[in-house]
Amino acid sequence: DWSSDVCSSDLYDYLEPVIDAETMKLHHDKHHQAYVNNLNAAIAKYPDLAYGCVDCILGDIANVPEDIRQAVINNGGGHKNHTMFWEIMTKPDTSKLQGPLKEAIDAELGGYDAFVESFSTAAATRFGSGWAWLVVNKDGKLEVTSSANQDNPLLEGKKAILCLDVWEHAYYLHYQNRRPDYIKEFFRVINWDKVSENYEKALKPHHD
Ligand code: MN3
Repeated sequence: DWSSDVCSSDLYDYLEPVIDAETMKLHHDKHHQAYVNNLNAAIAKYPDLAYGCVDCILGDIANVPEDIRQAVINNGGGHKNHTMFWEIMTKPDTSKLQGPLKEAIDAELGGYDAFVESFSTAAATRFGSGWAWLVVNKDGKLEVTSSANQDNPLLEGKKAILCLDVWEHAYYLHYQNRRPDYIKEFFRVINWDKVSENYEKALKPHHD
């Protein structure tokens, strides 16, 4: 089941005014659904690829048959990235960064303001379609990155804990060409409890 609370049918307006209901509906029901459909289609001829574990597949992409590898990167990533995106957002101005993740952001990224600045820069300067990320790298440290298309950081062995979709489909209806405004507003809807949970899982050697 790839849907989430944020997007269950009557909650498309949950993130208003930061992300409008029409964008959420199209983004979730059409764009995300298409990645799921295309992933299922791509792996249909290889029943051994466990659909239940997109993480395992993306984390071991070299062992995915070559004829479907790029389709799995695009659509497996598309599914995984959007699932996280829905989960790490909540009602505007209701969530606060605190606890171990706050301490780590202070110690490793120079504090919340510096994090906002580097994440915003990563999101704004990602040319074309892609994502901005807060990840835990192989050394267990926080890092701000961005990626093209639907590439998930797992392809580089990094575990994402927060993401921002900067494809035009994510913001164009409301923000038109003003990507920086969309990025600025995004910080109001981050669900820091969920990101903290992702952080604690990512620090463990094995997690699902
Ligand atoms: Mn998207």
